[in-house]
Amino acid sequence: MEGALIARDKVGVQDFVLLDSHTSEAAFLNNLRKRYQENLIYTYIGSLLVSVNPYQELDIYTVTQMQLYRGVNFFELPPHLYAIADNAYRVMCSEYNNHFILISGESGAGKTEASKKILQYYAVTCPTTEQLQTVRDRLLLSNPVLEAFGNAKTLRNDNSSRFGKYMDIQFDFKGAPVGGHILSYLIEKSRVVHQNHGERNFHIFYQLLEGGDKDLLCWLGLERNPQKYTYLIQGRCAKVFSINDKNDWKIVRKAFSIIDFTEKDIEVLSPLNVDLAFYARDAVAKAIYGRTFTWLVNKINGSLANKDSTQKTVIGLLDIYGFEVLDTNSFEQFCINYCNEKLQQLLIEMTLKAEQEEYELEGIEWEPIPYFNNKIICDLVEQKHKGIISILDEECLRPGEATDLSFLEKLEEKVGDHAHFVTRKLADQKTRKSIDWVDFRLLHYAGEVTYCAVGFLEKNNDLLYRNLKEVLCNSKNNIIRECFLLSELDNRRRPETVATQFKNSLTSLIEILMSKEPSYIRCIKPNENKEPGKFDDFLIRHQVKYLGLMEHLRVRRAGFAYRRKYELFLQRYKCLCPATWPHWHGPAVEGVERLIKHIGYKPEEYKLGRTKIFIRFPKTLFATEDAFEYRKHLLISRLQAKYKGFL
Ligand code: AOV
Ligand code: MG
Repeated sequence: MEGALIARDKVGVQDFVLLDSHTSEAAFLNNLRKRYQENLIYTYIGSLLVSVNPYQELDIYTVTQMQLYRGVNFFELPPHLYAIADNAYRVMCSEYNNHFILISGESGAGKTEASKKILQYYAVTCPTTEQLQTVRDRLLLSNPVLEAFGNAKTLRNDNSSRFGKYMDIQFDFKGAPVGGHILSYLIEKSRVVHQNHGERNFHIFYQLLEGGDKDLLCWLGLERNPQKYTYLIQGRCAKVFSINDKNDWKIVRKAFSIIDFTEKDIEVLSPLNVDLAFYARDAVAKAIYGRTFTWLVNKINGSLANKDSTQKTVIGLLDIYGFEVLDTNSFEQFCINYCNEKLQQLLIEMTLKAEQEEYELEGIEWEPIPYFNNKIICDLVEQKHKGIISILDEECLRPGEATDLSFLEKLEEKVGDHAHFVTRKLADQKTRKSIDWVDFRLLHYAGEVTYCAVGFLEKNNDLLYRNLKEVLCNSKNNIIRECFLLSELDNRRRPETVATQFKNSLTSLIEILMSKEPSYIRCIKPNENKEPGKFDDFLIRHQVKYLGLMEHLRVRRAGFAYRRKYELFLQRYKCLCPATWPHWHGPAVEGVERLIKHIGYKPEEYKLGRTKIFIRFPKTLFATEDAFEYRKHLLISRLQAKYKGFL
């Protein structure tokens, strides 16, 4: 198996764990660069996939390629998203458990493209029936709809996700996709009323104006020329070279009809246009957009829902907004970057920390590998009473008295001496970079970001005056009425602030993820110019560093690729040894010892822990798995021959 693996390695090594020399950063970057220059954008670190955005169409996503990866052992083929997707799928089918694929990386690194390609992979390769075709189409088409309403051109990315998305794909016991569910996180609704220079509003507005037919525009009271609408041209780039709004509109329109939107619904959405223009009130416009987006997600969920109650397993795909640093960073960047801190923390908890703790717990000899744990930054942001969000919330509770500046002062007072926090007063000592009087700076895991505190209080409060709410609750438009329920007016309780809601939703997301088996894809952005083939060493080294890839590699190289509880391992492979087949009556660990002795594991290939067997190399496990498959077929054919007369 290893021979086959190396034979395909014409350029560099396809798994960093196999790098001969040493685990230096230079060797790591050399390997990544060599491969990138040959358009080999994927490389493994064990079972983690590193992906470098090619910024060009590669012919590695064809149906033929998909079929190639289907059912093939990981590592037997060159690294690919499909191998990750297929592996999660196969383990789910054989062990009947839930999985998630976490795709992370900074803005423009390729997360959304990766998540779409994985979804396509499942759509093409999983078994389906005519009946299930609709589910498949709906799963696929939910993407263009949500992208139209939730993505926009930013300076970093022409198709930047401005909301976080977690999508569960549900499978039945045969492994067929039978439904789905989407959770969306904090859409950046301020974009509806304000865009920075070089950025656009959400795609849907331009799509509608470019592609909507004359009658529709007339009915909506809109003119085709975006220049007529201040909300659409603040960034001065209504037309984007890489985007075909007209075509995209056609796709969205078709998607609407397949995802169960009625004509009345599509007339969906008209408040997005007429009423926004009519009210011309920023707060109302933002509220309508935010709630309509939630309505849209609910509507899609309704159409993806599987009504039968048989148990399903799921594979969750997480694609959120990447870490971003703009010229001016506001409340939105603060939330986005906090979300990225949380995911980095999850990754550390589930890989570097958990893995090393497990060796200790299982009594496996282990030399600890140091790594930077960003929990300290998460705490700075979210800790109860002491963290930035709590301080912000406290200020929001003092209407009329508190201001963005008093918030800054409180920050200085309460977290001023934190190692990852810098204000104007401290800037010179800590970073020697000057800082404006309305700013504060956080030293994030992925780099420094200076936030402008102006608007933090208002955006966090996100209040809509009662009389405006009343108008919206009584709107003639069905969707607006559905989004703003009259019952809300009776509720006098103060709603949770935006940051607290976001914090809580991230906490439950992390809980959802922690209960599933993980796969990881780490996306890297190769250059700032969206240029194919350009490997910017400086930029990439920075990402390799903060993503913790070197530490991950060190843990992987020194560690074990696979581990399983003795009982599970024995249950699966007991047919490979006469002493354990068909039943082993002693302690599972002794059964496993007999079994691996019989199939010839060498001492350097494994270690026995307190409750689990640890296998160092994937090839050992694959050989065992192959022997198992062979044995299974043999047993089945024997049974068939024996009962031929009866069948
Ligand atoms: P992101 O999701 O990580 O950014 P995207 O997935 O939107 O980044 O990728 C940005 C752009 O890079 C895409 O629009 C494509 O042009 C290109 N690209 C990415 N991956 C590939 C690929 N595998 N093949 C070809 N082109 C690719 V953000 O949503 O901004 O965080 O918040
Ligand atoms: Mg994205």
